[in-house]
Amino acid sequence: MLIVHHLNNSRSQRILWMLEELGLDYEIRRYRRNSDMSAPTELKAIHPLGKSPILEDMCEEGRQTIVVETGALCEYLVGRAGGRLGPDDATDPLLYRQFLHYAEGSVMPVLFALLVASKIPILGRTAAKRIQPMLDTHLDFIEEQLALRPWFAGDQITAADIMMSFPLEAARRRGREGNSRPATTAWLDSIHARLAYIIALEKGGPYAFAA
Ligand SMILES: N[C@@H](CCC(=O)N[C@@H](CS)C(=O)NCC(=O)O)C(=O)O
Repeated sequence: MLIVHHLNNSRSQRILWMLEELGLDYEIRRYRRNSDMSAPTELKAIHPLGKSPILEDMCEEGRQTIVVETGALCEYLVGRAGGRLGPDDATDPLLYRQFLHYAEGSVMPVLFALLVASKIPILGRTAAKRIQPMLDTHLDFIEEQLALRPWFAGDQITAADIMMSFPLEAARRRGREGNSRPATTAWLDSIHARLAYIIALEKGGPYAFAA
């Protein structure tokens, strides 16, 4: 039995989407962010980092596995689903691995730095001016990549696309993306039209990034 410890408006929406794409049974335990956007302390009872997503896998033998880090969760689920949404004949394994890690390893830290800068009066604006070009470099690279093929790793959707959804949705929400990067916009529109994505959105509750 799979249990997703899910925080509203967060990265864990990706895991719900992935589970729907894979058609695996799962249960959602919901947590609401505090007013300062931090996670409630109850999450720390599940894992000391207290961040979402957390996946709990209760095996039939009663053994419990806890997985944290969205990318690791994706890889765990690919394994659990016999390789589905992992690299296959229609995709490049190296691109798959690269984008699976790139989302949290490179793009999210820049978006997070911009978020922090936006909370700091005056000096934050100066910091944001230095950080924004870093985000633009990533978004331009992503646009070039998506102009070459329909999905991040090739001709089929993979877990790498699921990983890339949150940073690209968050970047679009910042309002900087506009329509200036058409391949990225088309990719976002195509993931949002997927039935599994729509079902995951209904199940996950408040998520401000899908617009
Ligand atoms: N790199 C980690 C980041 C986990 C993370 O920061 N999750 C956020 C949700 S978007 C969170 O729990 N924030 C609340 C907090 O830090 O208190 C992952 O991808 O799982």
